[in-house]
Order: sequence, then C-alpha cells, then structure tokens
Amino acid sequence: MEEKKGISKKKEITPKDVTICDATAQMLEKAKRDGVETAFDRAASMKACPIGADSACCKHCGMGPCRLNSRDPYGKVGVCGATIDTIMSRNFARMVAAGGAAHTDHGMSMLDLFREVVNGNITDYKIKDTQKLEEVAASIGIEVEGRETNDIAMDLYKELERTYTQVEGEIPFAKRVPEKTLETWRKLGIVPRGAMREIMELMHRSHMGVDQHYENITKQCSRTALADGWGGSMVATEISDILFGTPSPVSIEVNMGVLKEDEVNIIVHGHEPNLFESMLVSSKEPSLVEAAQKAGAKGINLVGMCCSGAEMLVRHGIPHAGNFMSTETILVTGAVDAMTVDVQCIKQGLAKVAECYSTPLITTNPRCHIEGAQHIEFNEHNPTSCTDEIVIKAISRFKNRTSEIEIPRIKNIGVHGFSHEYINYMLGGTFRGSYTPLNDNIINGRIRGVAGVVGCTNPRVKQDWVHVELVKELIKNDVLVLQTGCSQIALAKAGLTTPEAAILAGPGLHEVCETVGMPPVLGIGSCVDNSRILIAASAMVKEGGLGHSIADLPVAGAAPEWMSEKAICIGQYFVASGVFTVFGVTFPIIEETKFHKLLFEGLEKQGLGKWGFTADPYEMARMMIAHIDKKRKELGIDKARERVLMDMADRREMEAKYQQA
Ligand code: SF4
Ligand code: MSK
Repeated sequence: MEEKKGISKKKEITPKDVTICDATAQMLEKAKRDGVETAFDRAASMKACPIGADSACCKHCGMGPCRLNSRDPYGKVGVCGATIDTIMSRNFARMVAAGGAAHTDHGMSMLDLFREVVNGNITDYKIKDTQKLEEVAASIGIEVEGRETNDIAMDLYKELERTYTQVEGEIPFAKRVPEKTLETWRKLGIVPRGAMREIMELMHRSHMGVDQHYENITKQCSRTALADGWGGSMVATEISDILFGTPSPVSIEVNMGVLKEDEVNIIVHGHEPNLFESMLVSSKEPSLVEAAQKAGAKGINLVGMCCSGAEMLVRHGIPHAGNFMSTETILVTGAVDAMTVDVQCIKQGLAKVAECYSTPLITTNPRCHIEGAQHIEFNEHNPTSCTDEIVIKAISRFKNRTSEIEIPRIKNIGVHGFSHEYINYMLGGTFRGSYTPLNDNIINGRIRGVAGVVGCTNPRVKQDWVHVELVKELIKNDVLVLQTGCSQIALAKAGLTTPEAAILAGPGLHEVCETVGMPPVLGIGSCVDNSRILIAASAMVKEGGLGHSIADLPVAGAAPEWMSEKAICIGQYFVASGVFTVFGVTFPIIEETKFHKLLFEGLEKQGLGKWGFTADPYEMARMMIAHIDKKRKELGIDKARERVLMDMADRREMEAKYQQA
C-alpha cells in the first residue's frame, strides 16, 4: 500500500501505549505496515489548542474572534466586553445544545417511525412489546385498561410529540421525576418545555449580545439538558423498546474476533436501531444468503459497533466488534466487506481507511453524508431496498477480496441487556418486581452505592484503560456499576460484564451478585439509554428509604474517556437531576473562575448535583466513593455499612433488627 496520506509532520505511535485493547493494538501494528493512518496517529500529531481546550475563545461575531488568556482569565475581555465567564458559559451552552439536539433528533426519528407504524403507513416494523407500551402510557397518565393497543399507541404518540414541540408547560416524562426533585426544578425555573423550544432558546441566548450572565446561561443549559435526558433520549429508549423489544440479559461475543474470514462480514455503526433491524432482516433473506454462498462464503456475518451495536447486542445478541476508537482499526483487518453507518460518532477518517482496503463505506441517513463514501438512503417505508443493496455490495466485495486479511483471534464474552424493567424483575422476582431488594442492600451496606460509568473512548487517553481501572476500583469497593455506550464495551472486552467477575467485587457486592447471579457491572444499552439510569434512580427514590430526591441517593456518575458534545449534555442532565458527575480527559473550562465554581460547587448548593473532573481513574473512584459515603452519612446509613464490613455475625444481627423495624 502506498505512503500515508493526510497529516504532514507525524509522530510515531506505539500501539501498546495508546490502547489496552489487544485487538486494536494488533491492527494498529498492521496499519503501520500498510501505511494507513487512524485517529490515534492524528491525535499524536495534532496538538490541542490550549485556549480552545479551556473554551477561552469566542467567535460568536465578526468583531472577534476574541482569545482570552487562560493563565490570566480576568486580565482582559472580548471586543464586546464579554468576560471569561460569559465566553466559557456560552461555549458550554452550545455544546449542550448540540449534544441535546443529537439525542432529541434521534428520539424524534424513533417517534416518526412509531407514528407511521401506528397509522399503518409502515408495515415492515410492528409494535413488539405491548406490555411496555402500556407501562409507558400509564406512567404519563394515559388510560390503558380495556383499550385497543392501537388506540393507546396513538394517544402515546400524541402525548410524546409534546416532548419536542410544546411551547409552554412541562414535558410528559416530568411526571416520572421524583416529587422533591421536580419541586427543586420548578423553584429554579428549569423544568423543560419542548426540546425544540429549549434548544432554540439556548442558541438564541448564546448569540452575541444576548444572555451575558453565566448563572442565567447555566440555568438554560440545565433546562435544555433535562429536555434531552427526561425528554428526547427517554423517548428514544422507550419507543425503541416498544417497537423492537425491551432488553433482557443475553450472553454476547465482543471484540474483533467476531469477524469470520469465511463469511461476508458487514458492520453496522452509528446509533439508530431501525437501520440495524432491517439489516438483520436482509442478512437472513434466503436469496441473499444463497448469493453469499454462491460467492464462496459460508454465510453473512452481521456485526455491530459503537451504539448501534450496543442496541442490537441487548435485543438480539448480535456480536459487537468494538467501541468508538476501534471503528477505523477494524477496517484494517481487511475482512470487513461493508461498513454501513447512520448518524453520530462516525469519523470522517473512516472513508480513507475503507478506501485503502476496498471496503464499501455506506452512509444511509439524509443527515449524514461523507465525502468519499457511497450513499444509499434508508427509508423506513421500504427499508429492505436499502439494506438488501448493502448486503449485495458486501457479497460483491467478498467475491473480489484483494486485501491481506488478518483478524485478531480475540473474543470475549459479556452478559448485557439489564434494562430498568429487568433490574426490577431480577432483584424483586417476576411477580413482585420492585427495587426493594436493591434499596435494602444499599441500606444494609452490602451495596455501598450505585455508579453510572458511561461514554466514549478518546485517543487523548489510552483507549479503555480509564474505564476499566475506574470500574475495577468501584466494584472492589462494593459500588454496583451501571454502564452504557462505548464504556460497557471496554468492560466487556476486559471480561467484567459476566457474573464470574463478581470475584473482583468487594465482599458485600460479591454476595449480592452471587445470590442473584448477576455481574457486578450491568450493561444497559446505548448512549441514549442513559435515560434508563434516570428511571432507575427515580425508582430507587420512589421505593423509599434513600431520601426524597435523586440528589439524596448514594450514587455518582462518570464519563472517564468522553469526547462528544452529547456527553457534555448527558453530564449536564445528570448534574441537573441531582447526580455528582465526574468527567475525565479534559474539562472545557478554566478552573478558579466563577463559572467553574458554579458548575463544581454552586449547583449542588441549589439542590442539584455537581460536576467533578480528574483524568486519573483511581482519583475518580476516590471522588465518587467519597460522595457516595457523604450521601450515606446524610441518610444515616453509614453505620450499617461499617457493621457489614465487620463480620458476618454483626451483619446477621443487623439484618434481624432491620427486618423487625
Ligand atoms: Fe469577541 Fe464579543 Fe464577538 Fe465573542 S461576541 S467574538 S467576545 S466581540
Ligand atoms: S457511540 S457518544 S462514542 S458512547 Fe454512542 Fe460511543 Fe460516545 Fe459515541
């Protein structure tokens, strides 16, 4: 293969230094031999702009761009007079708006599909989970008793449309928020209206010469982010469950070893499950399977990556080949016969790598075209016309394979698919599903607290390392971990999402995992499925015994290797919901400024959660555990845990007392 194209001054990377994923490292070695460049190379050669990294520059108008000094943030102001706090909060606001727009637009697509299914205009998809339909409808006050499924579904559609469009009043899922949390939001004026309105207002306010008080901008950041977490993302999750099925635990294979040299390998990467569901139909279509066999393949091997993969692994047990930072390197195997993508987290760099290995890279969504990729538009009214064509292209590439093939022989097993509903049944039993056992185990101290560890991978840090070290530290300290997105794939590759991983947990969590037969790390879905964590937190509050608002719970969140604006929006909605949320890699504002103080301390004083930052996984775990312990103390359950850690006799005595109480 000819010489590397792209960046001129290149720094050589050492694969083992940039990732702990052995398969990715093996492919980075091959990429070097093949003269192919990936984001790992570009990150090494692209020095991050320090002013940009601190959000200390503003280009919101033609009088600028204005660059303030990160070392002396109050030393000067922009041409218009904007201070560092205004500039940083406006930049932060636009990240929240963009991230929220991505999730809510994804949710809107799911809702559009749902409407067309209910109207009978789309027949290739159906309502799969009627129980979930009724539960979701009932949760927002829609009558379900004795009614036809279609009538309930139409009412649900009309109600959920307000999540986006309503100009006044509270979004429908505000009804799911614990009363005290909702009261705090009402007091602060941050209960979201429709997402379209909130995002529009945030963009307006962050325009030159509009909102120039960081505290007021932050309020609208919270309101917009909540319109995502309790709005757009929650709609995406709930409607996807209704249409495609609510996940329950399934054992899956992860890592690049899921590719098969003697089969037609097709990767689906992106976020929206409708494309993948149709790919599944096309990959099983007898005439296409026969065509693949005629081309000399044993079959068609459909594989997921990133969050599309996360959706499909929990619903269908489809193998998952890797997370965000492995999407280019998997093409280096030479074994991928087509990669098809829809929206979000799709690196433009894929086009060049795909070209190097003659792999068709196919965009399918009208929102996402990539120069150098082929575009075959996906339309839910006739979905298989697109996905059949993709399969045909993949078969043709298989027949004409010219690239040297090297598939890392690495495969791991993970058990994923712990939806909120399943956690309910798993802990409480099918006929008495409840969060009581979880709350009880937190109160008695076997489980110290619950952490959500989520988010991306990022070439600015060693791939997967921060996720894995953080989670190991948390479970060792009896913290139950819930995971979404690319983070859970890092942990699956490290073997921590199986029940056997309970051996690495502290004594209390170990005991619970063994009794229930669950892993100490629960993979619950894609990045929009962070809404499942909000619902679980809400259920914990409503169950009783752990305070009255989400901010009272002994829980914490982290995105140790985040990279996207969506992650910032997720962080802000967790913080606004009451959760202490720690980010790694970098945090896009300057320390010791008023805006920083507000995010990292002030919001908590208002009854919300707060942000934290450290790039070090052990420090991150320490911060999260310290917060959990602080909450345990405030709840008066810290003593129980000390006794749990003393001995079994004490523990039994304490439980007996607890049961009598
Ligand atoms: Fe500079 Fe103010 Fe214009 Fe921003 S809005 S570019 S700070 S003049
Ligand atoms: S795909 S947002 S890299 S989790 Fe959802 Fe992964 Fe982060 Fe994208």
